[in-house]
Amino acid sequence: MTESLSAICNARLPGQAGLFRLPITAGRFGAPQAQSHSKPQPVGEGEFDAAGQLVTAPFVEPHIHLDAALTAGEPRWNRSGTLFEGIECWSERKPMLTRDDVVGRAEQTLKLFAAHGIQYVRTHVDVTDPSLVALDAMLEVRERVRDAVDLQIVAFPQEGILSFPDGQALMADALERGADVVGGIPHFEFTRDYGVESVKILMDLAERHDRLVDVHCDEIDDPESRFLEVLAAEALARDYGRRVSASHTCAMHAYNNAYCSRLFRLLTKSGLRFVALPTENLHLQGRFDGYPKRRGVTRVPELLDAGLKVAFGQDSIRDPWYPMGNGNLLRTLDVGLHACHMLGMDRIESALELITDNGAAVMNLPEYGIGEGLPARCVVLNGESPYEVLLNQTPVRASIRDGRVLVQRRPETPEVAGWPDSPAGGALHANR
Ligand code: 17E
Ligand code: FE2
Repeated sequence: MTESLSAICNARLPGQAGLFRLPITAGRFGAPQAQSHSKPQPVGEGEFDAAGQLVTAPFVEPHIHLDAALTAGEPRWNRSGTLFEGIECWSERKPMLTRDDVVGRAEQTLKLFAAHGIQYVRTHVDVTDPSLVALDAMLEVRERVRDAVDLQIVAFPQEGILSFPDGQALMADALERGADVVGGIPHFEFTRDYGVESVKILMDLAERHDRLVDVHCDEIDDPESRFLEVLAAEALARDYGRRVSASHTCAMHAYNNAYCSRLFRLLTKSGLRFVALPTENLHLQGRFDGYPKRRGVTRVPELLDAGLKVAFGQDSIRDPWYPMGNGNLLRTLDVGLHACHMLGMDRIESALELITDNGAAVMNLPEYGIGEGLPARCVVLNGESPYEVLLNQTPVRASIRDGRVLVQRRPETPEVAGWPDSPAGGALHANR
């Protein structure tokens, strides 16, 4: 990495007028200083020029499965496109896992994420494997990549805590080995009773080991799948809500509104956090529907309007569940805003919180944001407003970590041959 910077200049900050200089000392931000000119100014030696573009805290990937990344088609393709066939394909790939296989694919994926401005990642690692080879490999990766990314590891029981042989003991073992977060998958357990019991078991484990919780919860179109209420009630009773995330919650898309109204009362009391995986669940859900087909993405705007924290994540990068993915969270955000009817200008203006602040809330990051005394970590985006950034969809211009440039990209200007010299067109940032 490069020398430490002394400041980032010509930075535009979300929701604030004008340009700022963000001083950096010993890898931490000083207080942002408003610049007197509204146009970018030349920068000094050792300063980074944000060129009037939007600067935010680094992107957060709150939900990915790195152990399965880049295994799509191995040993066979998921033909139905369902979650359950994905789990079958994965259980055929699992016996082939080795330390080098997992470390190689995970680090290749994390490098892709780093190039897209992601500096915080929560990965689920399947622990329904008596060898725990993927878990051990990922614990190693967590240390190997720490200069570039903060990695949180979820002990994730892909084939169930009660439905997989020794599932409970494997979870406990994974936590003892150093997993940061307790996972679960109640909708996959053989029975509803197992599902409820699994939630109690995983909450007990979390309390006992003082860990965070992130449950794959109701990733199914079945409106009768109601494990979210169990998780929220457990979190509330144990006063643990801020440390608990519910991922997917696809069934909420199919719940009736009367039930949702009752459920939201509990959700707001519990303070649970949410992760929606719009690209993944648009692909996996609705598979048993005729037309019209459900979108299967949880009720994002309603959760946000209830004051709850919702983050977007990618879930997969070319694995048995999802053959696509390129590491660009702006793509996930774009798809999610479309799927959730969130293209009103007020939603667009606050959209970046879905891949920044709310992800940080899910991960319980203690020192996140741009502010005096916080680690000098940020990304320089392509655009002067969230609207422009979303329209451009271009990967970040720069990612800065602890005052050093981790990633830098020159902005591209495509040349279109023979194009006439047109008069200035409509401003993209119409809202400013
Ligand atoms: N495992 C699971 O249960 N659900 C998913 N969406 C993925 C893995 C990617
Ligand atoms: Fe997942």
